[in-house]
Amino acid sequence: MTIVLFAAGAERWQEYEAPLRAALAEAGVAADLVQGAPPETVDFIVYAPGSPLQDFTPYGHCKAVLNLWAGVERIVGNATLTQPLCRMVDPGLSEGMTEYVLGHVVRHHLGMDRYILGAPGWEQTVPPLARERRVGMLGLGALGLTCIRALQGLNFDVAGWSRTAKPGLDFPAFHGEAGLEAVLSRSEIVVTLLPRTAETENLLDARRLGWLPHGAVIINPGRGALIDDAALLVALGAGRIGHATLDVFRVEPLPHDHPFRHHPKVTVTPHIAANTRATTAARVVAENVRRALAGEPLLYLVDRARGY
Ligand code: NDP
Ligand code: OXD
Repeated sequence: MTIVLFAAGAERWQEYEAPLRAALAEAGVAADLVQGAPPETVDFIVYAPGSPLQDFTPYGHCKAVLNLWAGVERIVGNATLTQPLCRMVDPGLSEGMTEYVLGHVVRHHLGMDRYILGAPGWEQTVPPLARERRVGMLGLGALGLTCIRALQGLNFDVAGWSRTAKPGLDFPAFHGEAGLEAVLSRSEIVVTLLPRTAETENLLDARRLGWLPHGAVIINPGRGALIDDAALLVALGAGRIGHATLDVFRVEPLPHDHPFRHHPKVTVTPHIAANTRATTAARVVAENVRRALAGEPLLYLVDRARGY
């Protein structure tokens, strides 16, 4: 019998227990899903950041740690973790992120705040069509690409940026520092869907924020550390950045006295852009258990050196 240890937090057990049992059975895996077991008997660990499990040394028999989150920055550097680590790519998560990104892009594209928050008047400022609105996507992974497809569905003029070159895409895709300048300098709205790594920390600093067109909007559902907070506040104050919609922060929950909290040009959402959904994610976990047992390559394996 395969032992699957659910170490993703007791508070998630109720939500995940039935979907995981069902998905493991569907995948044809005879597994015992448990919340506790002698470490040396554990075959797989279902994990989430904030788990009390921090020392993986005793889990010498474990074939993979299966993270329920897309982001792995809180586990990838754990020196005791020698087992393969998989991150989450979940259709439910992607769908949620797409809805979040589309909603906030359309809000700024149409200038909805003017009518929702402003005094009612009759100044007829007709927004351009989406085909005339340039949107940049930093990160062309599972989430960035899915969001781009949805933005293209509304005709937005998209461009993207990633670490590696991506030839053959049907939109301008850039990489490298020069590519970042190219994509930022054309983006009236920029969305950041990058992981937090040593390379992406403070990616949007004062210099690179300066590459954006005057009044550009930033939407960050990636990670707080991608943006230099102080530089963003200066750029917002000077009007060089028109608005920032931020879902993720260096410190979460965002402290009550943080300047982002009550800034008129900042929208704060409390890390709700997208959540892993138990039913769909359970199938991803079960498929990886099946693959590992069958000696097949794991899905969404994290490259530990790269950090994502
Ligand atoms: P992926 O790993 O699929 O994609 C990451 C993308 O970032 C890739 O395109 C990768 O480039 C690019 N990238 C990584 N490092 C660099 C770099 N140094 N320079 C340029 N590009 C880089 O991740 P996902 O799309 O699944 O998720 C992205 C992030 O979204 C997660 O890491 C997490 O932080 C965040 N997230 C936030 C949620 C929320 O609710 N707010 C929910 C879920 C995720 P390449 O393609 O070349 O490898
Ligand atoms: C994730 C997140 O990484 O929710 O999955 O931020």
